[in-house]
Amino acid sequence: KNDASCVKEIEEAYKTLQDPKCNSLLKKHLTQSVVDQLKNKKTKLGATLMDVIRSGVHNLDAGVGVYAPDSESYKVFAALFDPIIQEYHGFGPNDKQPDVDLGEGRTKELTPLDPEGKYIVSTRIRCGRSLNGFPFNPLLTNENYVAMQEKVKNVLAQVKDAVLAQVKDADLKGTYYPLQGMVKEVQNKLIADHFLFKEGDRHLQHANACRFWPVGRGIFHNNDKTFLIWVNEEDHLRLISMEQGSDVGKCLDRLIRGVKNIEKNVPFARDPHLGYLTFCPTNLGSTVRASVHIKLPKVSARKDFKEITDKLKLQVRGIHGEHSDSEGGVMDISNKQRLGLSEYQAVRQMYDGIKELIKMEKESK
Ligand code: ADP
Ligand code: CIR
Repeated sequence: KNDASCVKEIEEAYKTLQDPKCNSLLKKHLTQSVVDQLKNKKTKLGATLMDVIRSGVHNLDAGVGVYAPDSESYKVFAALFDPIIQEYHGFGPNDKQPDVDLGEGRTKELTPLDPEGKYIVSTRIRCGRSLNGFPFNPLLTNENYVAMQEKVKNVLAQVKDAVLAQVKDADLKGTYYPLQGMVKEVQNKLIADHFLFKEGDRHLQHANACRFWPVGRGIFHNNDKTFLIWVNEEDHLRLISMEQGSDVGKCLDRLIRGVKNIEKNVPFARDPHLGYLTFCPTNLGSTVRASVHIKLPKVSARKDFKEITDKLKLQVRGIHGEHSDSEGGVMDISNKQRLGLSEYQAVRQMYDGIKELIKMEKESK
């Protein structure tokens, strides 16, 4: 596309966003003056404002609506990203992501939230990582996907030898399963059981994040499926620790050991201001989403439930993740903020908030 037709597309997109059905952060912060300021800009790899906003223009029901095609986009299109980041995370343009603190040595403080198992079904903590030297999804080529998967497979093979040598990390040993060639029933079961990313997410599709699918995509997991790594879905890597029950400390301890074993072998993209870099601005910084699958029949029926969770900085999702519905009263509740706080503080945001919700549930008549 030439520059003139791209500017025209951006101006049309601005009009589309004025639909009263649309309430995204994109709509709120893409003012006419921001359009004028950014419509002619491009990153070195050629990403335009249209590439940033395309997903939110095609999905008027999006909550956020923007993605960064490459890390430079956060700078070039800062006039749009900064206010969105400020509103989502409460993180200003002059704030700085704190140094990494995964909470090593302090996981025992996070004792099980629901020892009797009355409310919490399962616990999951994930973080995202980007490989240095590769842009994000929309700018990756078929060859990039193949090369990245090879790189990750090699790293995981190295990690395998290392964890086997360390008795304490032997539980992390696992196998990489590429999505390409995976039997459909196996894939669907992994998705239904909450282990694997879903397919055909329209927010990602319209962000041009699903090109060449399933090339270069896949999942690593240990025998128990308590330590998992997603490759080339929304982020280059998603490292995940999950288990039945509510032992947040144990779940975090496993994630920390997993992250540290991988990190030794591969450099990840980190910015002094924004912390770990991710495709979606909601995941920047700590990149940590710590969640529980939980039933709170009384509290969740309250009219002010959304206000309660907002105040506790918690985000509520459905039973099959983002943009899904709750089933049988089970919700996914996690920390909302990821940027401007450490990894440990992000887990604590979930931990302290859930503790409070359970207390309220117990006290409700
Ligand atoms: P992400 O957490 O990586 O941003 P999603 O919201 O799409 O992405 O969730 C991914 C998967 O993880 C979904 O299948 C979701 O149900 C599952 N999941 C999230 N939290 C938990 C949990 N506490 N226990 C079990 N599964 C979970
Ligand atoms: C949306 O805007 O709804 C999607 N692009 C996903 C945004 C990330 N989700 C979130 O609220 N943490």
